Amino acid sequence: MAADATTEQYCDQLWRNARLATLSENLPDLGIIEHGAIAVRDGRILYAGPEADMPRYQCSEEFTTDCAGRWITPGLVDCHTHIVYAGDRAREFELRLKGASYEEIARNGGGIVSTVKALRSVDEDELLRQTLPRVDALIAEGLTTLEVKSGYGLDLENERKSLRTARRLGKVRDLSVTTTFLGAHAVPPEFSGDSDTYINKVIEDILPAIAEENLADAVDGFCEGIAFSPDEISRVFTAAKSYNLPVKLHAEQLSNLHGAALAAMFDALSADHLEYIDEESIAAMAKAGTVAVLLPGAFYFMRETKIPPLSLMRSHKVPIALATDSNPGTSPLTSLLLTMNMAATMFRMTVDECIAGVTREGARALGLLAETGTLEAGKWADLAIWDIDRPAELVYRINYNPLHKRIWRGK
Ligand code: DI6
Ligand code: FE
Repeated sequence: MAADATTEQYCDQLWRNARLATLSENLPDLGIIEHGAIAVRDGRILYAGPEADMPRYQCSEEFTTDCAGRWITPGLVDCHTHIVYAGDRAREFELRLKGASYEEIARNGGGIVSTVKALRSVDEDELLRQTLPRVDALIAEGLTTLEVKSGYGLDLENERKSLRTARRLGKVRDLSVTTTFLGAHAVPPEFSGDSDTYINKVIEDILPAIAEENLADAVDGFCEGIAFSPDEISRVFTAAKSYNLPVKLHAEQLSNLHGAALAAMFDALSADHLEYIDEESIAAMAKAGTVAVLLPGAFYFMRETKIPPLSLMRSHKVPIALATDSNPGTSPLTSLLLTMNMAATMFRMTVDECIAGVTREGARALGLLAETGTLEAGKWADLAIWDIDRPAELVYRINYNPLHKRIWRGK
C-alpha cells in the first residue's frame, strides 16, 4: 500500500519524555533537547528531536516507553582496543611496581611478546571465552560499537585467529564490531632483531591473506623506537592502500617520530596516543581530517607525565576521540566512563569533549559516523539511557555506572 501525506507512518519503537544529548554532527556542543523523543523503525532512527515537533507515528502502546525524564545519549563507541588477548600481565605489573621499566621487561622476554606466547597457546574458543568478560564490562556501560585490533598473533595463523575471534564477538553479543589488522605491533620472537624481514612477511604473506578473507576493516601500526620506524610503517600503509583498507597509527606515545604526520599523508582515519606530537603534525592531521584518539588509560597506567597538547588540537580543530586502549600491558581498562573521568581530570578535557569523544568522535575515528555515534535520523538506533540529572555526571563519578538501558540497532 503506497503511503501518502495523510497516512501516519508506522514505527517499531518510541521513547518519549526523555532528555536527549543528540551530539548532532554540525553542532559544537552536546545538542541537548529537554523534552525529546526518539522513534525507530527497522533498527534505524526515524526521528530524534523535540517531542512537540515529532510527526505522528503509529506505534503500539507496548513499544512506547515513557523515559520519565531520563537522559539518552548515543550508544558508546570504543574506537581503540586490543581487547582480544589471552592471559594477563599482572606479574609484570608487580615487577614494574618494584622498579623495573616497561622496556626492561620487554627486553627480558616479557611485554608484548609474553602476550603473543599466551595467545598462540590457546584456540579460538578459549580466546573468545577469555575475552568476553572484558567486552561485557564495556557493554554494561552502554557500549554499542567496539573496535578490536589484532597484533598479539604476529603470524598468519594467529593474526587470523585474533580477527576471527573479534568478528565472533559481534555474533555472540548485540554489538557492532570493527576489526583492525595490527601485524606491525611488535617483532615476533622468531624474527627477533630483524624487523625488516618481519615487515616483508607482513606485507607479502600475512596482510594479503587477511585482506583476502575480509578479516580486517583497517590497518594499524606501532610507530615507535621500541617498535617500527616511519619507513617500515610507510611500507605497511602502502600495502594496506593497495587492498583499499584505511589506515590508522599508534604515534607519538613515547617519543616524536612524526608518525602522525605520516599517517595524515596516508589520509589515516586516526592517529592515536599523541602525547609527544608537535604543532606541524597537528596541522597535517587537521588538513587530512585525521582524528586524534587520546588514550588516558595508558597515560595513567604507564605513569606518563607528558599531557597531549589539547590546546593545539583545539585551535587547529582536530576532532578528538577517547578510547580505552584496553590491553594487558599498558591499559588493562574496560570502562569508558572511567576513561572520560581520566581525560577530564588528567587532560582537562571538558564534559562536552569527553562525551563527544566516546560517541560522535569515536564513530568518526572508525569511519562509521554515517551509521552511528549521534542521535540523528537515518543512523542505527544505538542508544544509552541513563539515570542521571545532567550529562556531567557521566564524567564526574568514579567507578559508578548509572546506565538504565542499552539499545543496539533498536533492540
Ligand atoms: N601501544 C601500547 O600502549 C600497547 N600497544 C601499543 O602499540 C601496548 C600493548 C602491550 O604492552 O601489550
Ligand atoms: Fe593501542
